[in-house]
Amino acid sequence: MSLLEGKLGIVFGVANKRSIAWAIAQAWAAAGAKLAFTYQGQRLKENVEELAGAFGADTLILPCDVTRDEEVAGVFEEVGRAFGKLHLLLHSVAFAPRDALEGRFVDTSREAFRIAHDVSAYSLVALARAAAPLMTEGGSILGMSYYGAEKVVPHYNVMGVAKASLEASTRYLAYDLGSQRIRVNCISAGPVNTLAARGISGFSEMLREYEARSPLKRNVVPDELGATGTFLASDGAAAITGQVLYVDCGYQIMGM
Ligand code: 0WE
Repeated sequence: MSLLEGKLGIVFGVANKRSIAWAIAQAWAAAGAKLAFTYQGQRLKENVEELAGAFGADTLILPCDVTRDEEVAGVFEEVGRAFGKLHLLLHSVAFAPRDALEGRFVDTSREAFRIAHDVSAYSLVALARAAAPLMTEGGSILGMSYYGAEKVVPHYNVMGVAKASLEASTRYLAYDLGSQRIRVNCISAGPVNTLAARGISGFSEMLREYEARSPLKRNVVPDELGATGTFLASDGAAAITGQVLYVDCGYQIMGM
């Protein structure tokens, strides 16, 4: 029995084969969902076409800079035309200017703060609002967060504040959309070696820290994010909304 048979979904945030969005998309597709994809910028177009093309030549692949209202509107117009309705949405999008992730949080510029929140948090609100009218049979909206939203992770800086906003937005969206049977949750993932993590100084030490301190004594693997993402999208999670689920090998429970 396929958990997501007949479900129609859209995935934001695939950059390459290592993307968390790609791991969750593959799991959703393996569970029977039909998916559309968006990409950000000409640079990632080919990557996404090559990956998503594996689901068939007719796979809907659309450009979307989530900070542009007209592009967001265009995506959901196209999805409405192609699918007629929608059940699943994955938001796996984040960005803060590089220098904001290097120095001290206290030095975050107004512009870096604005960009981080616009791309990484407000975009969930914009996508949820645009998706809701298509989710006529109910739906599941899923975002990606990180522990730096609730505790200080050195250098995560303004991204931690933006993820806190994403998590709070998840709760307010869950409240607003609950009466339409649309659930909104996020996965707080342990560190994963993706394009977004590449070049972050101290990232390999962070992976070692999770191995040493997490109850499971290892790091999370992308397939496990796919499995949890499939659960949250499925009717097995029909009574779960507004939650942050830790998929971090237990790291978050530790006090010392
Ligand atoms: O959410 C993230 C990373 C998101 C991210 C990554 C970059 C790198 C390139 C957002 N913006 C940018 N901007 C860039 O220019 N993670 C959970 C991964 C991550 O990033 C960190 C981490 C971890 C973990 C940054 C500092 C410290 C820890």
